[in-house]
Amino acid sequence: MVHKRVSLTTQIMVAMGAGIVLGVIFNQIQSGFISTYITGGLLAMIGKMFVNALKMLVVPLVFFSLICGVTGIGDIRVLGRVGGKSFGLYIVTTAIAIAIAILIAKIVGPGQGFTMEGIDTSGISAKTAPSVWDVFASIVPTNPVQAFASGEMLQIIFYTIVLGVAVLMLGEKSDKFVEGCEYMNEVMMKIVSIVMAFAPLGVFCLITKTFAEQGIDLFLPVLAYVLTLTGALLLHLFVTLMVILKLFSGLSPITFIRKIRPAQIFAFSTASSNATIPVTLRCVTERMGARNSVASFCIPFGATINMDGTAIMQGVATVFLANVYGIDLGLTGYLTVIAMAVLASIGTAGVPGVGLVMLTMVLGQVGLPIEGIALILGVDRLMDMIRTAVNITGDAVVTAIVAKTEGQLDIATYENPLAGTADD
Ligand code: DAS
Repeated sequence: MVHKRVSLTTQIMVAMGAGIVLGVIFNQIQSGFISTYITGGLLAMIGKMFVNALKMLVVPLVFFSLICGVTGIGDIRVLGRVGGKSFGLYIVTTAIAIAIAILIAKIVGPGQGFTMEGIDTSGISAKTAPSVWDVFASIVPTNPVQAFASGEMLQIIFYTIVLGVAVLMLGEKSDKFVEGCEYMNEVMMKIVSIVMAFAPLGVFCLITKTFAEQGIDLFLPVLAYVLTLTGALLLHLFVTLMVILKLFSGLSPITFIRKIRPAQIFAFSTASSNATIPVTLRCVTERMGARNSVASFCIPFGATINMDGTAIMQGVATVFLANVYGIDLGLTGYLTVIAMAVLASIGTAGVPGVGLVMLTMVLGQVGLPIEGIALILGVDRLMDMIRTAVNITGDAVVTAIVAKTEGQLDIATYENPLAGTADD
């Protein structure tokens, strides 16, 4: 009897479930030994090693895949079209996401009847909103080496595209360089497979630690906020984004949801769009058939500037805190929130907790006391995990649309249920 090996995705989902159960049990036990040596020691160490291994891949993988992508597109006009389409779709989907989130939150009305008495607001500091001009000016790196060393994704993308265009302009002289980059891109994707082999263990440790620390008691006082936000996130994930995918590409949403699942699980476990880039790239190319020439630009670009889930959190949190303080923002106020959330998402990287930092900018812009963030701080880690999964799904939807409309998506691969599962 030949035993069919359990797929990696199934192993990761089982690890996630086991981690949630064990984490909640540890949280209820409240043992000093467990929190010091198990969740705060061994599991934290393994989980951090796993996330570091993913992050270790991002800069070299983005560089080599984007060089191959730019030279693969081969035509600067097409490159401009891919960039314009993806930028436009990222901005529009983020604006739609937060507008619907505000509408849902206004209907549900979380935060009414709340008071801030007894809430510790120390340590909450306002972050000033970046100016539009600074956000776009900072895309050009003064020192590319420093940009690569510090992982400034927008600057890395900008510099790599310029380098790729120069390589294109040198024509045949570049053949050896491009060949080398294509080889290095394959090497990087092989390293992704190696890291992914440790995913069940890494996900188990990350999830167990998070639930052991957070528990579920924190959710009760702000349950209305958690349920409204989770509802808005799931609506965007399974309805809005799927309608946009179908409308703009004609691709099957059911197939898409099945094929993006490994990247969603990684995003949920790591709460980092950036760390998930290697997995999202692998899903859209090997499993969905999008050409690397499009995916290598759209995925890192999206992980940096596109954060639908984060924008949804900002919309719901703003309504929640306006209700807590009894402040009516009015239409102008909410339009400002939408504009700020879109701008803030362009200027910040996809790393854990960045949504809260952006929220202080948004609240500051509309005159809401940022101390209110103390109310939702306790549940933000889990909310961050869910919204990061939504963020990378939005990145993958736009990538699939751009690839399909540019004729850079192999439909046979997209419809093949086994595509890209060889390493599973
Ligand atoms: N964790 C962020 C990301 O990686 C999202 C957020 O903080 O809202 O996309």
